[in-house]
Amino acid sequence: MKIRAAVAWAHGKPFSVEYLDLESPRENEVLVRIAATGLCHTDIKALTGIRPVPMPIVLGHEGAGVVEQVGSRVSGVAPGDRVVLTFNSCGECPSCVSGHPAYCDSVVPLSFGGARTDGSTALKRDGSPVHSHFFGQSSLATHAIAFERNLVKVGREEPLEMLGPLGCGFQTGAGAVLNSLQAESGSSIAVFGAGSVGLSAVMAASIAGCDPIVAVDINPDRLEVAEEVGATHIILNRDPQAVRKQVLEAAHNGMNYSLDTTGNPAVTRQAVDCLQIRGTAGLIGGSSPGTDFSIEMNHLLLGRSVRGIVQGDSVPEVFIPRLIEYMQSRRFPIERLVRFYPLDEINQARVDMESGKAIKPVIRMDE
Ligand code: CXF
Ligand code: ZN
Repeated sequence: MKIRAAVAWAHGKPFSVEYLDLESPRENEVLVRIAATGLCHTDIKALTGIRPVPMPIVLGHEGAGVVEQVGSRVSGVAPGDRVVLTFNSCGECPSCVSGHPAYCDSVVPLSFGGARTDGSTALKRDGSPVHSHFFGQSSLATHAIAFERNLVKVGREEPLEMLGPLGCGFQTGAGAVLNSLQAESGSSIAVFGAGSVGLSAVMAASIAGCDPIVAVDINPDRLEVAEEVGATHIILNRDPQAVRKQVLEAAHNGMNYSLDTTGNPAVTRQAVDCLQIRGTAGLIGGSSPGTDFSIEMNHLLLGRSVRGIVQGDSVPEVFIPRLIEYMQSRRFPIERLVRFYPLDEINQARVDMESGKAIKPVIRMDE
């Protein structure tokens, strides 16, 4: 079938919206008509080559839409079902079988390989292959092929066009607090970076009853949003020493928990430095391959820990419906973060995400 998609042709080039040919779904695949797809920094890192993917490729990994067709071996979803697309996983490795699919052994080929495991792609332009299956979806397009494993069926409670980012950015921030750290009521937390991931972590910290909830960012407008969605303290990140002092003042002897959403080694260091004894820092923002950060060793020795967290360690079919319930009870107000763009304006959406004007750009496919 003919679809419209945002094609990434080469590193350094903008997205190009074009007509492509999409194959029919194979026996274990599902064809989804996409309503809207969130733009995530990982898409832009792939577009610019910071995170290597084969080119040309259709990116996009925060899609939501309606099932149009299913392969012969698919039993869990049917045409007409509303679905959120999320990260893919193998279902067979030790992480997957123990309920931690975000740490799937095959996460890199399944997310960034640009093809099915047999090397084939689902997309063509004028007869030449275009890479597909980015995060098992390639959903910056009017239609996408996904697998049963990376689809979550959802109800009609919330508009579909709001739900795509639950499949990556929002579950990354919220899951870090609720699934990985399991922050207790009354515990203290500092969130470094008030983008879509950091702000969803702030919302989750508020749901968990954390106090104080400190948000740190270089952008005062974002700190204002952080305050609206649950931060009890906001700190402008200008001078690291001053920030450390202010964070430590917010809670006696430092924080129980901190999260670095930025992937910037200097900020990661700040997140570790603000921990109290036995505190835990979660590293949840991607950085370019090969990036290192340093820790003062005696600081760490006193029971502090640093852990990496991917996709909020979510089991998406459990966690995404839970986040939708929080949306319904107005405790997860993601509408405050979302800004919509038509597919033809995807490059503007990218500019606005990078400048900070849009916290979570979402591309609507029907405009
Ligand atoms: C990414 C973060 C970096 C590792 C792969 C998954 N999350 C989503 O964009
Ligand atoms: Zn993402």
